Amino acid sequence: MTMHPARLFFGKKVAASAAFFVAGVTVHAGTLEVQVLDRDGKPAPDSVVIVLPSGKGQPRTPLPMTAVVNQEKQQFTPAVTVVGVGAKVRFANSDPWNHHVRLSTPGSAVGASDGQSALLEGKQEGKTTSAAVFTMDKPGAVGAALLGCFIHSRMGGAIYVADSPWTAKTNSEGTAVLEDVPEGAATIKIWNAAQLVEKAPLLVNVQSAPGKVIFQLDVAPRRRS
Ligand SMILES: [Cu+2]
Repeated sequence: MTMHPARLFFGKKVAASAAFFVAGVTVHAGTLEVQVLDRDGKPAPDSVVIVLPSGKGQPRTPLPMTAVVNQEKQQFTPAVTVVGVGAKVRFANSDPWNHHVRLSTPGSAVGASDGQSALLEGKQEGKTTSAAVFTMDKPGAVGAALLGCFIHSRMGGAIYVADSPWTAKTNSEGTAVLEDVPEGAATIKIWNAAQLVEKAPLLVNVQSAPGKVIFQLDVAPRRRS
């Protein structure tokens, strides 16, 4: 059986045409639902969907410019956070033992000089939680800053610093919904920490009726327990 890397189908649902106003100009836009599946056809949560429309506009809901990532039970929670360029991300250690926050760009050596890191001391009764704030001032080569801890090599996560305001993380069903996408041609890219070889982007035609796109990865990312 031939495996298709991606299938698209539009117009399965019927909905009223979406039109909204930006600075007095009517902009027609649609809602795009993107589901990311792993190699085996199972939903791939914590994937990042990036939509680059050719038309102009802005989604009603902008990207977050602040976020909090907690270190708890030797995990970064949430595992993946999507923010805008310049966002301030606060890391806090809720475990009773020490952790590091290490930021590195995919492909760079661990502890490379361009990376940032901080030691967050374990939580002690009667003391304030150890925390550090990092400014995500530029999108990485592929938009992601990988998170790690020098002490616990299994701790991993990512901050995705998005260029496009139409960027969202997939939920437990592997689905992300992008709203107010300008009608017309658009490019869809997917980022997943386990997908080391970047997949070819999909080209779609956004219409006012909601569209659904399925994107399949080449890998089956390890699930968090
Ligand atoms: Cu740690």
